Amino acid sequence: MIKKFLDLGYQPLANSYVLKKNLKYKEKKFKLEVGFDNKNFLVSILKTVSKEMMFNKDYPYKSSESNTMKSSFKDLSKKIKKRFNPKFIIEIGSNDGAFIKNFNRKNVVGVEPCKNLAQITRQKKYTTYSEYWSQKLSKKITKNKKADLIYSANTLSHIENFNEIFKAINNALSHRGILILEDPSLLKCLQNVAYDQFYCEHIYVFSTLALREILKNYKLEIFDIENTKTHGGSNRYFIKKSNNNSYKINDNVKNEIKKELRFGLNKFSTYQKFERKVKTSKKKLLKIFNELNKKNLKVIGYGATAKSCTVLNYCGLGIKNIKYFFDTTSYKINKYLPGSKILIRKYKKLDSNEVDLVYLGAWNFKEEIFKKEQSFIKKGGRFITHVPYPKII
Ligand code: JHZ
Repeated sequence: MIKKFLDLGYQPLANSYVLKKNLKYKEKKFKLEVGFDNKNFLVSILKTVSKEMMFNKDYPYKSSESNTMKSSFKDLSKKIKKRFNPKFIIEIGSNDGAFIKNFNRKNVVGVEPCKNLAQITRQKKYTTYSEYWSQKLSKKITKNKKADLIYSANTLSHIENFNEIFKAINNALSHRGILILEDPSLLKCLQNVAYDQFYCEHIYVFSTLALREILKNYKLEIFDIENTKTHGGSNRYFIKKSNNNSYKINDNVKNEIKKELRFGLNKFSTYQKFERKVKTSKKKLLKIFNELNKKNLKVIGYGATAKSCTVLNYCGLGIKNIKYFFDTTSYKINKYLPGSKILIRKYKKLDSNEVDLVYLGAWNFKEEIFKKEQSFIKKGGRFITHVPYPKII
């Protein structure tokens, strides 16, 4: 049974940045509530939005906007070549090609339903199917040969229908083929009180416990796990068909499960505790912004993320608190953040003569951003973050 533990209020669609001419119209909103299923330990949002409304030809998020992501994909591709030496790879949710571009064009195909993004990789001569991943598509792609590796990062958490996804994966993968899934870790999300991991696109935030249960239904098994730093702490799961005995389930899997059980990811009370922490986080963040307002300090935002949408709308923050956001993504520039209607401006280096404080919308890239903004920091520029608790740094 799924039991609700968190109510983040009515939220607009996180990646639906608003054009100036549309500011006068009401945005579509949906109730963002999160629940826990005590049968399979899965944490999911309770009301979902259709995939066509979220992932279409206007999708604004590009993985290649951050050096952290580019180098994470590069490092992983080196490891994959060394450990598995795959001859045919499928990436589900290839976005703008940040992962596939590390492979020879002959060895990899991308699947990316957002046509604007698929076009980017096609222009670079990578075969890309601009469709939602399905059994039909998997049959088409693997008509002549099965994949020996399927990779999917930050995509499984976005797709509602496990049955279709995993049947298609099972069909596409050779008997000894490997599936690698990478998604934000629920453990990290709870430890960091990163409630902004919940928004329309993140239907699930997975624990290993939950993923293991889901995979069982499709005769798939996790045999290795890596904890990665990306997106505030993610897990990279190495998965095989249950009847493939070429890989042993290693200690990383057992240890991750132990960690999750110790934290209580199998118990509803853990999520009730998280909910209380989220409420406190909101209060503290509002207190910081109110104090800055009183002092008349100029605050801007850095990284107009999907995550920011949840924070801004849940906390009721708007242009009285944050004058505008900087972002490097061309698709977002000169548009407005959904709900809060804060303008997104083209990024330029932070200047302490122009700005007093900067709210880290992309807190998950804190290290990369701090490296880039050394001169602002040296001149006393400060940042505001809500992770793991609201503070000025
Ligand atoms: P970032 C998106 O979430 C949506 P978001 C999606 N649902 C998902 O799961 C994750 O990605 C993977 C900008 N930026 O990655 C670029 C700068 O301007 O935290 C991006 O707009 N300067 C698919 O949106 C945003 O910040 C910089 O120096 O929460 C980062 O978005 C850097 C590093 C980033 O994902």
